[in-house]
Amino acid sequence: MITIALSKGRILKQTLPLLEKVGISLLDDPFTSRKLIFATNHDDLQCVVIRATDVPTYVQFGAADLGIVGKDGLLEHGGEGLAELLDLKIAQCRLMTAVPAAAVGQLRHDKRIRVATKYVKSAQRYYQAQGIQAEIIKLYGAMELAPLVGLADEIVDLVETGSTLKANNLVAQDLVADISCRLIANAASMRVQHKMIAKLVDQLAEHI
Ligand code: PRT
Ligand code: MG
Repeated sequence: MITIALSKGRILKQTLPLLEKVGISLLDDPFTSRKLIFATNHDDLQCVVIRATDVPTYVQFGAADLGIVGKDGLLEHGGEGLAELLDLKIAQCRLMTAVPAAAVGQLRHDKRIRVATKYVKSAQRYYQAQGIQAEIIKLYGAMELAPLVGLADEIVDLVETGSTLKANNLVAQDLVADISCRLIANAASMRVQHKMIAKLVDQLAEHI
């Protein structure tokens, strides 16, 4: 039995059609079912549907052989014990810094700034590389609010169309990372289940 960990939410919406294209369908609808484990039309393949942030952890410890998760989640996890097999090119967006419109063009190198983000590791790496002294404040959502109420000078968040930033009078500044969904595998599963995983990778690659 092979287990694939799928990220719920917006990634799942784009994952299911991709799986269908390679002949894999879940027997229950994960958007309406309360199940966590889903049988598929293949006897030797099941899916677990979990939070995106948990997918790398399930795969790292072998609770799932494969996973589908955003690069943002992978960067935060660190990738230990995982192999990144394929860029699925779905749920594409960019991890960016953003500041209030009034702060555009202000120098940040001469002071210590406060940055609100869910992406602590990626942000730390970014500001360090830029030589900017940043105090990172971890938030779990609505990062856009932080600069508006004086919690932070800027944010690091995902940007797709830019309309969320715009609605909050924020302006995207620098690119931290290009983000898209990746197929990941447990390192041991790669050896034990090599044949089946290689076949799935080939099939998915054809439909990207
Ligand atoms: O609970 P948690 O927030 O951790 O995750 P979730 O269950 O809400 O996941 P969900 O469904 O939001 O999906 C998250 C994953 O989708 C991310 O890990 C990315 O890999 C991917 N993704 C792609 C995005 C976006 N695009 C995206 N635009 N995740 C979030 N957004 C948000 C962003 O945070 C911001 O609030 O959309 C807003 C920006 O969109 P625009 O179009 O206004 O720029
Ligand atoms: Mg979300």
